[in-house]
Amino acid sequence: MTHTVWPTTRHVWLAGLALAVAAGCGRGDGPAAARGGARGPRAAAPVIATAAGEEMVLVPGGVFEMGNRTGPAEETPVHRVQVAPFLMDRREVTQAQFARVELPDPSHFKNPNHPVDQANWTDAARYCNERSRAEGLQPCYDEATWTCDPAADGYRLPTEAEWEYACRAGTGARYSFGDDARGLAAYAWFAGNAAGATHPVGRKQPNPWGLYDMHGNVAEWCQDGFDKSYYGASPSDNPRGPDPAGAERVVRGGSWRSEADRCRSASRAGDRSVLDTCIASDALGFRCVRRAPAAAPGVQP
Ligand SMILES: [Ca+2]
Repeated sequence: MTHTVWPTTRHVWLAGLALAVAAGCGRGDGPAAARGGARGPRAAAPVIATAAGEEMVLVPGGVFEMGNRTGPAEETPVHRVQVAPFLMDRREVTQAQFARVELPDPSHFKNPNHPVDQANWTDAARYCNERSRAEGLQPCYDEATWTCDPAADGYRLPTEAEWEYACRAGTGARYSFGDDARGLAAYAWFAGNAAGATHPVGRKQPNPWGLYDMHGNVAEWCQDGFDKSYYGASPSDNPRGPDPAGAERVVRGGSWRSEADRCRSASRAGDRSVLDTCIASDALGFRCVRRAPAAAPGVQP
């Protein structure tokens, strides 16, 4: 496998932390006392700066237990999932980033430092491709069919498994900071504190791997189609969602208008605004991922 990404990326290792601690093994949501506590790497993951100066977290590959055995049916069964290393935007994509690739900003809450909102799924995928082209990377999406080539080195939306794995960041509790929703306001903009609007990205505390706003602010598009029964049939190795994707795509993390329960790491939802901006939600945005550079520590060539 060859990569042209790493040598051209202005990488900034903020901490020389081993990626070999990758096997974060959550236990599905549940009281920590009954579970013996959350396990897995708890230290921040390495961060790089992209060619455009955006920070991305190098999410270590590993295995985790996806879902919530005490949650609604769509979060069950809890199943063991292997995730390969990948890079993930440290923050939700902002309106300033959208403007840099000269796409019209669909957002309701206009502010360059706020996340893009009201982007339909295809808007998000189109942004991924434009961002890839701007940095000389291979676009992941076929713009005729909107199928995704995960082997391309450009930007794409995270799979649902990648999203939950990154959100948990080695934890097995309801939230990345623990089970008690009373702690959520320190990590998230949600119905309890957002005052009915989005907020600038990255202002709350990050999760253990350094990712901001995984809980709340805007809910985030994933690559996968949404199927409530998918967990019963999911492969264990880097699952990519139902095929065909269907009419709904997965959204994760809850938003400024969500109650705390919808902001849990395992909470799943679907949204139908795949092509139609008229029905796109002002509570919905996204962040991008990319293949991990082959030269990064802990990445198998
Ligand atoms: Ca979010």
